[in-house]
Amino acid sequence: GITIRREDYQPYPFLIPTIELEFELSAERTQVRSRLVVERRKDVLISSDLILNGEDLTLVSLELNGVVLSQTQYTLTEATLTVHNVPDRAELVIVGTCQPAQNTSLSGLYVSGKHLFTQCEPQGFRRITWFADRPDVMSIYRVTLRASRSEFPLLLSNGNLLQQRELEAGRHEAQWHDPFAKPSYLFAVVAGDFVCREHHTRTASGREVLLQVYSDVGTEDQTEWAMESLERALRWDETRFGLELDLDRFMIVAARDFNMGAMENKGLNIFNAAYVLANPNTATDGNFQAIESVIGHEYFHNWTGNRVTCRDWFELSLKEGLTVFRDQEFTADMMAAGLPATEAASARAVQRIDDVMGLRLSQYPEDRGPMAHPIRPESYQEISNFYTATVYSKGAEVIRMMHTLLGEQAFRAGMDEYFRRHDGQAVTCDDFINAMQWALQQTAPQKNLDVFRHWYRQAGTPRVSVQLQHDPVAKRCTVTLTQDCPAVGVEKASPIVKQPFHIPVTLGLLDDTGKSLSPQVTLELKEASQTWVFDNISTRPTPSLLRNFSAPVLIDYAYQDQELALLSAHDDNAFTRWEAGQEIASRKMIALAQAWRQHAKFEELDPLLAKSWSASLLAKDLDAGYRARLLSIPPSHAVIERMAHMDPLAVLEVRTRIREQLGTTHAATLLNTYQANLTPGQYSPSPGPAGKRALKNLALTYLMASKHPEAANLTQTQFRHATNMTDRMAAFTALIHDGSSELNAPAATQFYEDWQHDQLVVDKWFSTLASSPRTGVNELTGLMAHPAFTMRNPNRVRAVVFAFCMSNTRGFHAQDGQGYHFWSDQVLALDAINPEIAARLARVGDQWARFIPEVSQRLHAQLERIATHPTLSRNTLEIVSKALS
Ligand code: DPP
Ligand code: ZN
Repeated sequence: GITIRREDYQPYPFLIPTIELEFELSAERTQVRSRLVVERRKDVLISSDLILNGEDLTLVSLELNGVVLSQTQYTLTEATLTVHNVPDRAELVIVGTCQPAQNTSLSGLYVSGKHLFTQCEPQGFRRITWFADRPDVMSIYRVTLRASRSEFPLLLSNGNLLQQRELEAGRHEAQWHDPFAKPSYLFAVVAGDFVCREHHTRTASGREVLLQVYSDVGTEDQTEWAMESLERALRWDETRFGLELDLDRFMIVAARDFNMGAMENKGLNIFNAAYVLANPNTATDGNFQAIESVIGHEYFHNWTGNRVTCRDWFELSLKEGLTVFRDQEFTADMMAAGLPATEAASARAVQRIDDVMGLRLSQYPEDRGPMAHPIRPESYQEISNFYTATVYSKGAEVIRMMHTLLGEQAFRAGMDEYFRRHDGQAVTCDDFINAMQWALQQTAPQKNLDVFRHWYRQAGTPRVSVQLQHDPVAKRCTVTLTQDCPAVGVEKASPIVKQPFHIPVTLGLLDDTGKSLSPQVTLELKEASQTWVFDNISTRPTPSLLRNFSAPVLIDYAYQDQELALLSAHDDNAFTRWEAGQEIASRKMIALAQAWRQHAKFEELDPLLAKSWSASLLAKDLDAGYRARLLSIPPSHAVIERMAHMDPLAVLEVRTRIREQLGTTHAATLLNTYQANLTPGQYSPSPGPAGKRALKNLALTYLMASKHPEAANLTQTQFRHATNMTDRMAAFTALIHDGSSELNAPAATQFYEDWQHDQLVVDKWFSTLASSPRTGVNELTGLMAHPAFTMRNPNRVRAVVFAFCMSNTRGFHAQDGQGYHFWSDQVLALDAINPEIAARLARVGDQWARFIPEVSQRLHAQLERIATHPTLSRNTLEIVSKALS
């Protein structure tokens, strides 16, 4: 593949102030007439022909200033249209066609169900018409859509509806105008037949706006939560950041076939239906929360992404890291809303725990594997491959560290300054940091973010080693922090020496009864090693390190077992309290897995783990949702990731065994916990009742795992009589994953019969079966032969193929190696249909070199098989060639 480098950025030599598009829409063949005004930029020295991007298009005609161009006046290739000798100012009219029904990549204009949708980020617009398809070319769009009225009664595009009219022969037309200049990746068209939920509201300054949520006919009872979430997002951005909706109309449309979660097209967000549709009967607590956060995310992009956008795709984290930070804060504020202080803190801690778990499960492995890259990558072959956990989740952590270093007030001043400087522009991460640095220096002139910028240039997860010394005579404690971050990924081939990061480490010191010995502080580590002194500390303290996860780093401190026990019982920071319990469990699980591998034998349940776990089980004063996190044994992937030689099956055995032992030992308390956390009455997805359900259902899975005599009945009863999908899914999963074969086959049949009409619930059914330890390659192949399975729908592929390869440790890593062969088959099959999704599945092989030798060799063989396939997409080729290099 060809490597594109950040340092090679050149501005586009033309401005395209306006674009007028006319669509003759139809599924088989859509014609697009595009009228561009182009002006040569006098400030850009490279003078050149006008080069436009275009892929999978058929050219019908081309006119420059009203004159039809002959074939010597332009050059057409697979990827570009070059117009020669363009005057300084010109009008170009291009007519071309594309074939939506043939477009299985779901990038550009495509068919989903009976509707037409577009997806343009990052490079889909060039699959609709020829254009300077890059984020720094911003234009005012005027769009005319024409189509058959009966087939496509609704015709939507960005901005405001200017007019609608009937045409001859059953056709109709709609004209849209977006008053804000935007890059092509924010363009959108939707045509089809939908139901619409509407809500009129006012912005803070009193402007009336219309909010609309469009979805498939028959789903009108599933969009209430999405609309409520949208209104909350509007209010939150006004209150927290002073940012208002700038359009008269804001639309969300749910699509069944969608590569990503959702897309922030200006005024016309298109969403994966999984992040719109919900009611208590069809959606779990987790779904409700995900919908609120994705709706918030896309809405917040209107300012962080759309009003201020990216200069080029290397700057993706400028909008994504910042917008994830904003959606995390939104969710945390919503979860804590209206709760008394202690409950609010615990609701926020639950949110933080879930975000950090996500980061560690997806971003940490990425940061040490072949795809490791800084949050602002230096190079790529296929930009679609860089919508990564690093750009999004680590990007959000980097913004969060700035928030920690500046404080809420200065951070807000920095945001205000960022918009003051750059509204309407396509800018870089440096521009954002400059605005934050300006704000920092208003309150702390001696401080700067010079060292902090290294987070944008360097990849890898820094390791911070902690040394603590205590002098009882001087009553003095010294803490030394030392950082290290070896070269990873492409850095290994570069001669550049890595610089220290600027790392905020929030720290508390506890005495041996768990009381704070000094106020919590945030140490700013900016050099390779630094020491801090704490006075008036009479006994050796236990450090509570990286409170609230103040930086995306690994902490190395030689905790004694009893220190971890102390933190897990008493730390008044809810995040590090949870962390200590997880650390105990992880350490023990790694030791047990190694022993299992050597002797195929289990030790007794470790007393320290047993004790800290049962203390959490009995801590009834704690919030239920938080207690559910305390009582969750670390997921297999998190433990595997910490092993020198990753051994998935050994960890799975150990984890299964520990759950059994805990369930057996504490059966009576678990039964009480189950009964004490029922949530009768009307369903609400708010953190109180959702936390109770999480705890109750966790108790149920421990009872099922330990084959408690009452567990099967309890689970079946819950499965049959559940009044919401959270409880139904919990019972269903327990029956399928942990139930006997007499239980799980009827449950699988029943669930499908009850829910086959709802595609999102059918996805839940598929993924529960695909991730079940009972499902091997043979069973999975059977599942893929089910009439409801299709390789064309990304949600379905995620529910079946991804769920098996990423969440079914036993099936995927089965010792006969069939799981790996299945994986490479599916990567190749998908690659011919949808390269973006195929490349994502290919990343399952990223970590091949870190496994125990037998796994490693087999995965390597399958990677080579993929790499040598004759017709591989650029997307998948980049992933496998990096994995093999
Ligand atoms: N739709 C993706 C997101 O919102 C890409 N912008 O994160
Ligand atoms: Zn985003």
